[in-house]
Amino acid sequence: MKYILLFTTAIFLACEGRQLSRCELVRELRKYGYPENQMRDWVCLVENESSRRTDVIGKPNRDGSRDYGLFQINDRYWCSNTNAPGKDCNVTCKQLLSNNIRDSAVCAQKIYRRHGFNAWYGWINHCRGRPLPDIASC
Ligand SMILES: *[C@@H]1O[C@H](CO)[C@@H](O)[C@H](O)[C@H]1NC(C)=O
Ligand SMILES: CC(=O)N[C@H]1CO[C@H](CO)[C@@H](O)[C@@H]1O
Repeated sequence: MKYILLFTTAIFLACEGRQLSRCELVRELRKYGYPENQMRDWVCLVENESSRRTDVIGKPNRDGSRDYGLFQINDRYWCSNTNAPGKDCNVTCKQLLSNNIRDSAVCAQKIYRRHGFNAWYGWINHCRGRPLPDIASC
């Protein structure tokens, strides 16, 4: 019985996406070297793109592409919809839905280096030039 419970818990953890708290998100981003002076912009971006949920797949965009995970990363350019890692972040889109946010965090940094925050409509529409989330207690 104990093992069955452990097993179902493991399946549950493996399949279910997670909603991070604001401070959990900040801690995770710090872990992957996100700079402090960008932190509130990143938190705002993630809150507006995915509500801090790791497993969100967006509705199809106008061009038929879709967006994946915390940062809503697009499968047209950045992640591969096959089982083999590919496109510019050399990952599968499924990897970007993991509760381990490493692949998403690394990919989002790559996107940022190329395009800045303007790569994300969530940031342009809800964060640019606006009051940013309070992370003073994180
Ligand atoms: C892409 O990632 C795979 C492992 O996930 C690796 O074997 C491969 O060399 C990588 N390709 C590039 C171009 O970095
Ligand atoms: C849809 C959504 O999550 N909107 C959020 C965008 O960011 C602002 C500032 O953090 C929030 O107040 C909104 O709720």
